[in-house]
Amino acid sequence: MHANLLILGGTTEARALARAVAKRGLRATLSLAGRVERPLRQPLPQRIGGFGGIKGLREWLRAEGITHVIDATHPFAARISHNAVAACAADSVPLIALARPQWQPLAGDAWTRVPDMAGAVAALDGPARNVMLAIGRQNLAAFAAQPQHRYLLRLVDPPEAPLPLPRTEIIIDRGPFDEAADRALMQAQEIEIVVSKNSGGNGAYAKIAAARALGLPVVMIDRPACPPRNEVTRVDEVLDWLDHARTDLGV
Ligand code: 3Y8
Ligand code: NAP
Repeated sequence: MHANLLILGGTTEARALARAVAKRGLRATLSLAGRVERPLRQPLPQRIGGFGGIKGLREWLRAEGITHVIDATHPFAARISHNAVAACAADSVPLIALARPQWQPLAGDAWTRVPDMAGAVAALDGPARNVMLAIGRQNLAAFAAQPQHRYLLRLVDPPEAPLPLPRTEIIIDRGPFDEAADRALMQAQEIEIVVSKNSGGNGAYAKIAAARALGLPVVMIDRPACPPRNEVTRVDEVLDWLDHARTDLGV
């Protein structure tokens, strides 16, 4: 039986894996949720949109004859990762997760680590400040509990509906971002504090390095919990797993 892979993507690492898989001529599909209007082209055939929960994902895996699933989604994409573990376990489809390591504070970092979005909101108690809220769009509503601040928001697409925050400055941009550019942006906007997910990888790290250079505090949101699964941090580890798993398939 020939390998037929599903890569759950949406990250820089997923794109790098897709390039490596395409180069090896492996049959594979890269899947995106369809969160943004114009997702970047991927180096593999792609599908866009939800599967319809665990049930829908199981049906899709069966209908497509998927032999291996690689979950290379973002560490904060907790639901799809949960669904992938459940769907693959139910039908014994080999699964591996490509999850980049958490960022660790370096000398000069002034992080306040919080466990979740609610913790980040609570960390913003106090008088009005210029806050760089660079967590995307999906979790903005929670910060309406701290309307006193002026928020600098960085969104991939222009917001369709009015935002739940009274005082905002909106930047429409997509990563990966650059430290010097983020530093200039934070200085121009007189940012006093940065709120960030602990996303790992390089694409979102620019603002963290820029905050350190500017001596600014960072509210760092820890990742949501994930069910136990086979997990690696590098693309070449996934390729080794695939080579090994394929010999099991006798391909
Ligand atoms: C749709 C697909 C690639 C992938 C590139 C990475 C890096 C650049 C940095 C800041 C932080 C943030 C956000 C971010 C980065 C990479 C990666 C990454 C953070 C695209 C993309 C999709 C998305 C979805 C989008 C979320 C949002 C999060 C913006 C493509 C560009 C904040 C995460 O408007 C929305 O609904 C946006 C939603 C999920 C988080 C949120 O909750 O709002 N990513 N981002 C994917 C899909 O449809 O399945 O067009 O490339 C991908 C990338 N964004 O191929 O090179 O690998 O993480 N993405 C965070 O880390 O906090 C920006 O502004 O400093
Ligand atoms: P999520 O909360 O874990 O998933 C919510 C639902 O969206 C899932 O149950 C699934 O719908 C659908 N979905 C999510 N990722 C999918 C994928 N790759 N392919 C097909 N369906 C998917 O996910 P999220 O946090 O909204 O992230 C969505 C996408 O953006 C993912 O591809 C992720 O890698 C990317 N991304 C997210 C972040 C972030 O900060 N969250 C950052 C960068 C990139 P069904 O239940 O209907 O199958």
